[in-house]
Amino acid sequence: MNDYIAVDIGASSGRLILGRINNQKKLVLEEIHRFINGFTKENGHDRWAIDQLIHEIFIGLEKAKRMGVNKAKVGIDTWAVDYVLVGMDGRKLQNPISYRDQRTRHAIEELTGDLSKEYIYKKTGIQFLELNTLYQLYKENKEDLKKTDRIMMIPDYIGYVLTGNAVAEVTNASTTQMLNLREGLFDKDLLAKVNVYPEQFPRLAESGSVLGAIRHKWRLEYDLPDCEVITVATHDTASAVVGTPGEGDDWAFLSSGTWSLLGKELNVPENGAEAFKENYTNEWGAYGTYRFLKNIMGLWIVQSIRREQDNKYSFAEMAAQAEQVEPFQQFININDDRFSNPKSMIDEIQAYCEETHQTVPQTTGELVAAAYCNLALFYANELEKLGKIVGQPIKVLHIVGGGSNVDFLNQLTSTLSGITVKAGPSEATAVGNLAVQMISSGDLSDLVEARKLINQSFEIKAYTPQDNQYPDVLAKYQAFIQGR
Ligand code: LRH
Repeated sequence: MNDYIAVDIGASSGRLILGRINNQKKLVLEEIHRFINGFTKENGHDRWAIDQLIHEIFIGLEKAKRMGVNKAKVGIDTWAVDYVLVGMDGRKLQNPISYRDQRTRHAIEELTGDLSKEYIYKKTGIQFLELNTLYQLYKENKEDLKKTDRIMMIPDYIGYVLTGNAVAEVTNASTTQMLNLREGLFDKDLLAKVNVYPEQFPRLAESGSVLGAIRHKWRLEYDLPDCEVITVATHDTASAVVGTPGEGDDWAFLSSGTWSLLGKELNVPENGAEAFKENYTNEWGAYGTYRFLKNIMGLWIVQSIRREQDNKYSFAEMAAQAEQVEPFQQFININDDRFSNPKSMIDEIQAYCEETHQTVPQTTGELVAAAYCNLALFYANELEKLGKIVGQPIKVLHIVGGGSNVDFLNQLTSTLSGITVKAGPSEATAVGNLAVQMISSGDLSDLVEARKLINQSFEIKAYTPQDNQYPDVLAKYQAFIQGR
């Protein structure tokens, strides 16, 4: 059996995880290295320190070697939509700008002034979010674009720096809102609208293809194992869905991290009128699947509260404080753009409650309770809609990712939605990353076998609805949201 390393970098942290299938036919994970991530203001924009992230990958690979890994496959996944502009000399022009940067405010309205939203949705099936690559490129510095030889999504760029080989992996490329669903290629009209050319993107590659070996020059600089980079499902959410142990076809997934991505895996995209109205997306998945989902603000709200309090409490402590508070004291549309990157999340939540004449949360417990209760309400509301759009009620919700450890939130979600919640694995993204490498290398046959392995390797905790504890809270919430 091979040694496999997943490099999984999210908006707030990154990690390298070693995965092996042991003699009992279980997937065993070992954390090799963990580091923080975040954007900082640089040159007038919120930017990612991409060289530092790459350096952390090498530090992790050096650690792997010290742990006895001499030869490994490596897969890289990161958050979606952001990209690096690479100049004619093969180097990045600047550090990449974060999707939370303010530059795309109102860009959807501007761009869709003469290309209708329906037209774009029919072509791409992708939800309208200001953070999409399409709107970021629309607001890109025109001089920089002229100097750009290649536009590379973050994990593609990292793979390129490591190996010298450039591809545009499909799961992540689809989040640009520039892939044409029918043609399976970048859409010429949409590219023209933002002044870029198809030739500026590397060739499209499927998840599971081989990218290449790590360049010799890096092996002179760092003490690395012998690594072959596999182009996995490079969008972290795509990897998380691969790593979700769903069985049958009445389950939905909730990838719970900085974002909450709630949806269903489909074999055929769903870009009809109802999906358009509800702003659901059809991101391309591994092995010809589609991630039909909605982006929900997620743990970002709790992460931001924590950061503003100088990380005084752990997430577990914050959840424990929230549980002491009377739930559902206020309704908040947590997907309101105002929570995307406010100066202060605490001030923003309090201002929202004041403006809507509701109880203003003050303590950490009250603030976190407000966030979790409204996340659970949002999930329950979406699960209902999702079942209607796909024409089949959802029976089980699989929650994966770091947020699957929050018992309080899992239980509320099950009770409000009236269905079973299955939580875990919390490292589903790394697990999905590893699974694609294992399929690509022949150690696993396909997605079904991979999910069986995941099911038998990790503890999956089940939550069932508690008796009618909050009988009319969801209906009241729905009325509140509709009225806004
Ligand atoms: C989650 C995620 C999500 C995208 C967002 C930009 O990390 O990749 O799927 O919508 O970041």
